[in-house]
Amino acid sequence: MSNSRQSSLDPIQLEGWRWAPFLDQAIDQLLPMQPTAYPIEQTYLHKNNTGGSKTRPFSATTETWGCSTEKLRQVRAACVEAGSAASVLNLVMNPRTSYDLPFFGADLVTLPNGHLIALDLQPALKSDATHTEHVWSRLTPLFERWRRELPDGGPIPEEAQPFFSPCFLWTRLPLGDEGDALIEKAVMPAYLDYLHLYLDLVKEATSVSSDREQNLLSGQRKYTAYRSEKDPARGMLGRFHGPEWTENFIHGVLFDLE
Ligand code: DBV
Repeated sequence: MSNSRQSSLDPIQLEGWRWAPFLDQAIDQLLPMQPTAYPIEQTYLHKNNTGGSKTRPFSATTETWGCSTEKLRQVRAACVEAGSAASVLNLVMNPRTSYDLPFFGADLVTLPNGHLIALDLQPALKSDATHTEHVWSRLTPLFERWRRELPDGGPIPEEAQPFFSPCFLWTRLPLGDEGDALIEKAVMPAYLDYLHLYLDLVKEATSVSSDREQNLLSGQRKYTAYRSEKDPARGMLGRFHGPEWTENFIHGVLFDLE
């Protein structure tokens, strides 16, 4: 299939991709910040592979949308569409280390056995009050509002704790009408609340000292190393596009700070 995406800012073109309205919202909100293209090689802007067996064939496409702004080093959306096998939007906003800002993280995943939804404003320096308090005090009411509407997703690994806020919204939903209704009535508005708060924080942020910047950079490096080592999508992407492409995508594009 031919594809015309030449720049990371070109629209995502994935037929049947259920997470399109979520990415569209983020792009709309970023437009006033005058986003510029983020350099991404062609093979990561658009990649399609077909495979599987005669009775269970698949066609999987991964596209990456990305930008930079004055205060955000890298915003990137990994978008996967593989029919009934998978539909994914993984969106991370990485602030420049000259601002005391958390990461925005959203993982919206549809697999044959259900949806996995993760939303958070994730700290680079979790035990640093200057970094966290102003975020958590404003995020907590949003978290309390939406956690009541969504089932708890269950435990997450102990080793992941340093990289999550106390307002990590994490749920698993069934496929079908019940899940669709919750995505519309709770997941979308929760996502918009987290997104709006994040972009307000970005607008308000003022630059920090160069000492502070070094602390933030070292925290961001740990976060990025953790996310790239433990990326839960590694298996799926490897099956779709091969292990070599996948490793280069994870380390060179998705989590490229190292
Ligand atoms: N997750 C990513 C990237 C993805 C992606 C870059 C390109 O970080 C997708 C795609 N996440 C993805 C897939 C799965 C998960 C699961 C395909 C399912 C894996 C599988 O079951 O085969 C949140 N995502 C998960 C899980 C968690 C997260 C806790 C469950 C892991 C497990 O059960 O082993 N991802 C994690 C997180 C953020 C995030 C905290 C930030 C908000 O993006």
